Parts: sequence; C-alpha cells; structure tokens
Amino acid sequence: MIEKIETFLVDVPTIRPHKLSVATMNTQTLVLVRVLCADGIVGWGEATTIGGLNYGEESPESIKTNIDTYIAPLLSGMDASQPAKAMAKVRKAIQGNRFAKCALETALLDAQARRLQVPLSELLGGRVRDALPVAWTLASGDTSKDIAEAENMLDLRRHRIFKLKIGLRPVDDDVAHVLAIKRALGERASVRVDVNQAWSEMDAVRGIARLEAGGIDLVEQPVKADNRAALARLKQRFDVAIMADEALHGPNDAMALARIDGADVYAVKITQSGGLLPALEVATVARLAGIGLYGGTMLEGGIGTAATAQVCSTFPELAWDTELFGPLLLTQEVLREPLVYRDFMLQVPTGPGLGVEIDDDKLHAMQRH
Ligand code: MUC
Ligand code: MG
Repeated sequence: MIEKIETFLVDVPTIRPHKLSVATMNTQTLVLVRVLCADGIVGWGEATTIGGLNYGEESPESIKTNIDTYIAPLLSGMDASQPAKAMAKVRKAIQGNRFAKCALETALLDAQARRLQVPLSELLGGRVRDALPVAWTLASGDTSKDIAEAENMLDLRRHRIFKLKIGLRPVDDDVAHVLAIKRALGERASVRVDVNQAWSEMDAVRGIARLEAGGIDLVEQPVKADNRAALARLKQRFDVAIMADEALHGPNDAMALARIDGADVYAVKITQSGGLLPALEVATVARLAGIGLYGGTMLEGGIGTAATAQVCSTFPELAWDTELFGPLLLTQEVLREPLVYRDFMLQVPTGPGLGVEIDDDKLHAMQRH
C-alpha cells in the first residue's frame, strides 16, 4: 500500500555557469519524490527543469506544490505493487504537469522494481546494453574555455561528443564559435549544436548551411517548438541530422512529427515525455518511423539520470548516444555512491530499482527549508 508521498527541493550549485539561449544556470534545483510503502519499500523519483520557467511551463516549485496538493492525495492507500494502475489514475485526473508525473512514476517504478529485486530496466522490457555513451555540453560562453574543457574531457576519456549551446548571439558569431571548436577538435570528437529554439527559419537556413559545411554532426531544435513545419522543411533541406527536443512533449507530439517527416532524431526525455512509459512510447514511434534516438537530459541529478539510463538501456538502437551528464555538472550529490562514468560511457546501474541509494544525511543537509 502507498502510505506516504514526500517531496523535497534541493538547490545545487553548478561547477561553472551553464549558458543556454534561454537561461544562464548557476544552480540546478532538483525536485525529489519519495514514496513510502506499507511493506517498508521506499521508491525515489526526480524532476528538474532549466531556469525556473525559462525552459518549460513547470517550475520546481510548481512541480512540488502540484504533487503535494493534488497528485499525492489521489494515490494514498492504493496498491503500491501496481504502479501502472496508480499512474492511470493520475493521468486521468491531472491535466498537464508532465514533469511532476514523471517524478512520481519514477518513484513508483523504483519501489516496485526493488520489491521484485530487479533493475528497473527489467520492468521496461529488459535491458540490451549496460553502458551508454555520454555527450558533454560546452556552455561556458567562451570559445577558448570551451576548447580547453573539451581537451580535458578527451584526456580524461570522459566525453568525445560535445554539444554546444548557441542561439544567444548573432548567427555569424555563433557559427564562428562552433567552427573554431570543431577545427580545434577535428576528427577526435563529434561536435553538435543545440539552438534551443532561438533561430527564425531564415536564421536556421543560413546557420545550418555553414555548420553542415564545417563538419557539425547534428543540429538540435533550431526553431520554435510549435513550428513543426519549419523543422520538417529544414530536415528535407539539409543532410546534417536535425533533432527535435522541445517539440516533443510526449507520444502524441512524437507521432505528429513523425507523420510529417519532421526530424531525423528524437531527444527522448523522461520528464518532457511525462514519465518513463510515455518516453518508451516516444522511442517506439521513432523506431517505427525510422527516426534515430538520443537519450536527452533536463540536467537531472543522480536519480533522474539513473532513471533515464534505465530507459535508454532498453533501446535496441541508440544511434545518437546520450547526454546523461547531469550529475557531472553539479557540485554536490544526494547519492551515497555517485554514478560511474568510464571510457566515455555511463555505466547503467545494476542493483534493484534505479540502482542508486540516497544518502539521507546529505539530503537533509542540502534540502531547501
Ligand atoms: C536541452 O535543451 O537539451 C541538455 C543538455 C544541456 O546542456 O541542456 C539540456 C537541455
Ligand atoms: Mg535541447
């Protein structure tokens, strides 16, 4: 039986300012959800967003309040061993709030997988891979600092895929910044860009032509999320891979975009999809439509990152790798043991549930009061 659902806000400084077109992050706020079950099993979930309300329509505070006030009360007393039934009730009664639903579904599935003593991946169809290649985002805002950071990551054998955040500066300046980094790294790394919706279609045509010529491998969400037609036109026009990110708010968007042949790659995000099972549906639509997969992040800490890793471990094809580096951007950790990054890969935890353990003392010290 579900006895209690608790939520915590945890503010964690980043290791350096992280500059996106929509926000500059100096801290990340984790919304953590703890589900306590009558049989003593505890499940954890997490949701994060970027820059309060700069990235999406849920803020950390709204996620916490909406779970506490409206969502948790629906579940009290329900059978904890039936997470799908619990989530069906939530999805029927609650509009929107995808991030909140994701945090809750993660906690319910973590608890159930622990109860069955299997890794969470085994409740999601079963894993086909134990390690995931991980990109790093260069977003210091300074070209030479970004190059030094990339060189360091290559030396450490931590990352050899780099995503550059652009869209804040004029197109020509952004292109010059990206191509300088690509020239410095050459064939040693895959260089990709994320425009976070900042370009008009005309900007995108001009910018992407030059990025493609300069050897950039992928362009993520160049135009506004709701301008699917423009994304589709860019996909038809260019050979370089065009990835949908903010355009995907779950399986229905995945289907609508697939119908118009709107992207080469989908960024699969558990929060944006509204949960782990909807994220699997996004991935299934992509697979059936011949669209490549990428494991995306909302810069989660260890819990959300482990949850996405469990999901991605079940993908038969993961052509565009992942960006599950969230914990590495943060200065502090709520896990007892951090996730393991080795040889350019995140090792998918093998223990029961999410495969991570929360340090209650650390949580107590870090949580917002
Ligand atoms: C996004 O738009 O993809 C992912 C990596 C990163 O640096 O920002 C996020 C959000
Ligand atoms: Mg993105």
